[in-house]
Parts: sequence; C-alpha cells; structure tokens
Amino acid sequence: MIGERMKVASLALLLFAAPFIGCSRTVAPPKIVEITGDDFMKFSVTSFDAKPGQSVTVKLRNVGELPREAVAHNWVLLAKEAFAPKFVEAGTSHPEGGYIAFEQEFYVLAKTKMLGPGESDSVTFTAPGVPGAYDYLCTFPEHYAGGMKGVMTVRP
Ligand SMILES: [Cu+2]
Repeated sequence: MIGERMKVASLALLLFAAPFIGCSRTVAPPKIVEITGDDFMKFSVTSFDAKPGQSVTVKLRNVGELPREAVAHNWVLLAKEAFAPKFVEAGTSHPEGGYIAFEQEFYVLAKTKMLGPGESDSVTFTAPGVPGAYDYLCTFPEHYAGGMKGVMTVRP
C-alpha cells in the first residue's frame, strides 16, 4: 500500500521535474520559413538562422508558370559533410528520386517534394545540434549551377 503510494508520488515528481532535468538551456520556439522558387531559378530566401535543436518548418511554393518538365523546384537541406556540387551532379541522372542519387540520400537532412508551377509543399525538421553553415538547394538539373541555393546557419 505504501509502496504503491510512493510509486505514484515519485511518478508525479518525475512528471513535474522532467522539463527541468538536463535542460539548462531552453529550446527556441518553432520557426517557419516561407520560400518561393520562380522561373528564374532563384529562391526568395537565400539564408536564414536556426537555433540548435529548434523545430523548423520550411514551406516552399513554386510561383513560376513554366511546365514542370521544364522547371520544377524542391528544397533540400544537406548535412555539413556533404559537398553540394558533387551531390547535385550525382543526382542529375535520377529523376525518379527527385534528382537525388540513392547513395547520396544519407546527406539529406530535410527535403520537400519536387514542385510544378503553383504547387507547394512543406517539411518540418529539427535543426542540427552542431552550429555552422548548412547548404540548401534545388536538385532540378542546372538549378544549383544557376544559383538556386542558400545557407541555413545554426547558431546557439
Ligand atoms: Cu529549382
């Protein structure tokens, strides 16, 4: 009987204390970044900041009018270890994978769908805990070379 009460009491204490245990710094509130892509192979946002561990939602909209066979866009966030030009090059022969090569998938931290004109998609992810610059880009052929890229900077 007493044991049961102790169990309930310690559970209540744990629930109360849980948010404070191991949490010397507070996690930043969720962030929403709205980005558009156009027929000129440009993102409307080419840099933004995030806090380590912050929940980030990127909403991408293709505001262009050209048919998706000619111009489509996605938003792909890469790990720090990735080398963007090589990543993009490897993907050009993989339209079935959104122009992302299967063997390069592990570099992808977050991505949206490939979008035709007027389409939108969003992706929510947790910003990496390691501060630094993280490249993002569109994998549609020639778009990275045309300047469709940006940087998410993680700073504490
Ligand atoms: Cu694009």
